Amino acid sequence: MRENYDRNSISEFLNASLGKSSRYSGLAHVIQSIAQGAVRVNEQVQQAALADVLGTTGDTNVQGEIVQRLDAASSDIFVDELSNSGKVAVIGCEEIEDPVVAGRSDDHAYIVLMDPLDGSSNIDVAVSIGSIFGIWKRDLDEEVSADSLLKPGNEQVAAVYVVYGSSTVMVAATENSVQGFTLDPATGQFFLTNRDIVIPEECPYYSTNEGNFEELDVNTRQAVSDLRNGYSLRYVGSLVADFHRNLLKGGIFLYPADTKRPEGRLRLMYEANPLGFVAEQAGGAASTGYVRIMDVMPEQLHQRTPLILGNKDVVNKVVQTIGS
Ligand code: AHM
Ligand code: MG
Repeated sequence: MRENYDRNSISEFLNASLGKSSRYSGLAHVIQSIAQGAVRVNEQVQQAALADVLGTTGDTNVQGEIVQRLDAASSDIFVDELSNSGKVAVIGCEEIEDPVVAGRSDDHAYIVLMDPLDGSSNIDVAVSIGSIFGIWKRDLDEEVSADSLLKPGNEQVAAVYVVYGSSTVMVAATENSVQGFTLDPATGQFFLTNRDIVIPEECPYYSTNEGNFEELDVNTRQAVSDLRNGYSLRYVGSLVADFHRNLLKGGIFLYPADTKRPEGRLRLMYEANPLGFVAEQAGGAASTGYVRIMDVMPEQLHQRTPLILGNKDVVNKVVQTIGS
């Protein structure tokens, strides 16, 4: 029988689950401001060419990548919402070279690192894209500065992502809790639809860019060959969409280091750490291939990392093969 959802709106859910905890004071506000931003970005994603938001801005970002108009618009929207929440001290963003200081009072207790529009290569072609956020608590004894956000993933207090797909969904993880919400286009509100998400033990899928196979070292090639024999390939090319499928259905995502990308392709602070946090809270795992993602000590806001992410047993098997 179809589950009877209790239509908890995201604000009702957040207030009930986080509202009374002094440890997480203000966190519900931060997540709510991300939800508000996601509603605004979703409008632009849906209107696409009609709103004239497709194509490039003509600029390149700090990573040397071409900035899409929707990358820039999403970055502006989320900086605006997070700054207005009154709870965020510093924002680090894929599209902005230096951290944005949003407030210095004790109320500004959180640090947010974000990829405002993940899957940029899919923007213009109506394929699922998303937004990713890692949330840390600020040390109130320290002055707010650009270095405030160089914290390891294991200090995250929450992580959130949004997928703008065949429906628009938002997943929010806090310690031992991963909850999924779906945007109701009629009311413009997110409602709780996937309660207490746990990554399934069965792992039907692996997701990797097979076009990079020849660039991999011998052990990583072996790991990918093993996956080919046991699992079906699914690769959208938007990390957040590939991860969301694997979280709900079971699966493993790999973007390992290779000869063209010795540092890896994905960003530690606003891609690997937040999704690694979600995976771990849902019973999964995240590794560089050698160490737990969450334990990497960051050196720079925009640093890259290899990433192996998903079902714990399969991540462990791949890590073992890579290190053998
Ligand atoms: P982006 O944040 O600029 O969109 O780049 C990250 C994206 C990920 O979403 C995705 O997993 C990866 O890049 C795809 O890379 P490739 O095209 O090399 O397979
Ligand atoms: Mg990205």
